[in-house]
Amino acid sequence: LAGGAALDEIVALVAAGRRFLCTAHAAPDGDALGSMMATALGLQRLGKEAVAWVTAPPPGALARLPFARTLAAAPPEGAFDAVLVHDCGDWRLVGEPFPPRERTGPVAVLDHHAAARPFGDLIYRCPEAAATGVLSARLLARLGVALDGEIGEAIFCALACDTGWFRYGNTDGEAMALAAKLVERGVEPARLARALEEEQPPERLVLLCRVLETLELHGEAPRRAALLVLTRAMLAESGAAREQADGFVNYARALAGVEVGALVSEEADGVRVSLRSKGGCDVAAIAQRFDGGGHRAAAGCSLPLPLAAAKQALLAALLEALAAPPRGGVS
Ligand SMILES: [Mn+2]
Repeated sequence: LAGGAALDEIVALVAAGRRFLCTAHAAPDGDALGSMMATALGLQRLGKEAVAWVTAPPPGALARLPFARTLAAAPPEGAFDAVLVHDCGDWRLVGEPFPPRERTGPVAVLDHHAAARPFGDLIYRCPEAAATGVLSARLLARLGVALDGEIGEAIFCALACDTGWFRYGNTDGEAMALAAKLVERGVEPARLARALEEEQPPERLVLLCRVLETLELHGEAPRRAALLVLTRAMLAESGAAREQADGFVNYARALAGVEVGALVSEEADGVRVSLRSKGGCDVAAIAQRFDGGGHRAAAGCSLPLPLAAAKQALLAALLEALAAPPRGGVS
């Protein structure tokens, strides 16, 4: 079951059940973490047992947010009436140790990715939603849960992270109206912004300096590609953790004349690529060519190749996509 009918089914499932597991894609970003915590906290307000657990919990600032403090280290024993998976369109991204099928009950997915590998018994997928946090808010509204400050902060975090603090093309009226409502319920955007953006360790800046020196520009303005590279040696020299490079790709995208920014990160068994466009190039389609996925303006993939070969393959795909005339305009 998919779409709006799936939401009806998920509402019925949650209303009738007692014990739930809420999760998201492994190593969650702000939307994955915020949406799953909002749902879990909301179900708890209804007197239900709802455990929030995720493979590879978020690093640093996200994990320190108050609404994330009840994140479990492992999925609890016993059977669930349902498992609710957030912000994930690919089963391989959920991670282990996922409870065995005989314990999960129906697996319900709340997601806004244009999924390459859909999974789940009930799929509430809305690619037009700015964040999965929007879908959690809709679910909680249907269940009659009042949005308090704690749930509100989780949903606001989801909105802020996926819209780039309400700047990206997915920022719509529903996201803004929901954010306004959350502020009325006690969420302080400035406090969240400080916690998420202004608690950075100095090593991050050292790493950023190294990465920015690798800048390469290819193609013709206004549809150029900007490539940044992060090597394992840079990580070792800077003393920074890999996740501290989150967001570096935006420096590439932000350049004048550039349509797509890419960060190519060297890993033990290949590279990880982050792609960001200004909306005039579908980077999810490029990522899918390498078995990855994401959104039109933000996507990622992994290439099991040495750095130089991976860069070459990626650049060829990027230049091909950028040579094609833009469709659909800025989105
Ligand atoms: Mn998301």
